[in-house]
Amino acid sequence: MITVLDYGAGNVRSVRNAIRKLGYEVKHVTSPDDIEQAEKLIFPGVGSFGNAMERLHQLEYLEPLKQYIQADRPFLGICLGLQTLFEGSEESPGEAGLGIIKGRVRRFDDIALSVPQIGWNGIVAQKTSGLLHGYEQGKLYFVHSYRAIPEAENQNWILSTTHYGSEFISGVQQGRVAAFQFHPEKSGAVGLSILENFLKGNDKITKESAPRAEQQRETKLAKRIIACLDVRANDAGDLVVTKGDQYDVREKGEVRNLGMPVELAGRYYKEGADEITFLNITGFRDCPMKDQPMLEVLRRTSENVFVPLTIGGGIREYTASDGKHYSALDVASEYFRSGADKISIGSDAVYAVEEYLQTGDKNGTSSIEQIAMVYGNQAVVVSIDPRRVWVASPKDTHHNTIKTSTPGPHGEEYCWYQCTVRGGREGRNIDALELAQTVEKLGAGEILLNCIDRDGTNNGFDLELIHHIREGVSIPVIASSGAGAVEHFSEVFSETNAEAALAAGIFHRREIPISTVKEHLQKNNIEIR
Ligand code: 1PR
Repeated sequence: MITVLDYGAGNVRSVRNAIRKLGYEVKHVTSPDDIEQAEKLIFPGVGSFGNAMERLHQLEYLEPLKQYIQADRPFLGICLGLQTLFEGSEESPGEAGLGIIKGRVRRFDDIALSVPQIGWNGIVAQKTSGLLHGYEQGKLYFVHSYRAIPEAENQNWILSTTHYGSEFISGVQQGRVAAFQFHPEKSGAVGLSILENFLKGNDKITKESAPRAEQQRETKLAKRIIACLDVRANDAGDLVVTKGDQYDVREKGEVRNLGMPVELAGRYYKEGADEITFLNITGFRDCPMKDQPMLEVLRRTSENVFVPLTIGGGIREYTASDGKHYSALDVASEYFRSGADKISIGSDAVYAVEEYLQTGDKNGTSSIEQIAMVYGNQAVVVSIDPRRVWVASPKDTHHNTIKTSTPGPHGEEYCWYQCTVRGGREGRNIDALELAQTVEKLGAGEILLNCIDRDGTNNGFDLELIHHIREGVSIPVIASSGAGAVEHFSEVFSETNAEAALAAGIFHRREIPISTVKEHLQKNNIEIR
């Protein structure tokens, strides 16, 4: 029996699913006594540092947790579960941490880095521990904006380090108390084997150091390959994966059916997808709270797929036909509870930015702000659906333009990228760069950058658009739309600084397996998982 300390924020479902997959039962902490009585305790911290400490305090878990750890009983912290072991964090300066480990957690401060760090990175063992048994230089999934730094006073705790700009602490352990900055439950087979070591009690430190060559290795963040599943009900009412040509998903009047969502997601996980994204493409019409089949897709997928899951479509506030009101946060919470690690906001992000630009006031009421506040910036993706508008000169528009190497129908040498809403059906008076920069201000943690002109064409990513947006923001950018050959992936990573590339059609139609994309990237010296 494994006890999970859940204080009601974020996706603990994936931790629970991973534990169950490994053959153990899960019990959730519902009272301070449950901590006292735990045989093995896992603390998957989510949300912000201050919020986590405050919740532990309110629920009266703080003291029993400290006592449990100080008694050297089996403990595994994950992500914020590592950070809260320290004395405090720059994220919430007024809030003290558990103070088990000396030092303060700080934000990544290298301006050349995109923050949060989202993706797969390595670890360098600094001790020899049973917890890392079987781990051989694979990659693990990280998602965080703050990190603890190795210092003389916390040296005796460091189990592993990782490099992102500079070196930070990715694992700590003393005795039976351990914690990781990465998410073993989201790190595929490698992560599950580390988690299994803990569950089995295979956690002994056999040497207070690791081989020197290992200690000096540097790790690198991998470029991610994301499989995207556009999901909607077909005319027979079945939920299917579909794919449009420039957002038109019908062929001879019928919605294209490229497979069943849960099965396809399972296949992509096995083929090596670094993340899976579901977009409920009719989400702007229906209230997702009522969309039980979509929630069920997420629940079932998360039972067997141990990489991050993003879901988008219809994340906004609603008043249902029975008069009940749901905030965007309510909708997102339902998705997180069902197994999502990140949510993606499309149309509602455009409306939020339009309002913000009119008032200049960050009043905390937009869906982006509300969801980021509770679940953290890294859980909020903004999906942009832009379309090119050509102009003869930058003076012809007040929008941000680029000089393009693909002139328009009348030889125009410039273009801007118009944001759309409702699945590309309606253009708005705002450009993609202004949108991206504003959602970053409002608290989005990542941009999913589609391009209607390229979507479904197999002609390659719109490198000009991706470069334009990537250089204008400091959060990670996922390049999307148009992938049709392995070379398109190496091209997007060598010619832009995009952190990830997303594709749909080529994977669904089995034109190129994900593993072939990865082999090609590796041959081209692009870091992959
Ligand atoms: O506006 O918050 O309800 O979100 C709706 C979401 O659904 C948005 O993220 C929007 O991009 C997406 N969406 C809406 N309508 C469509 C459609 O196709 N009719 N899908 C749609 C957009 C975009 C991609 C696609 C890539 C790669 N799909 O994510 O998977 O373009 O395709 P490719 O590799 O085959 O070229 P809201």
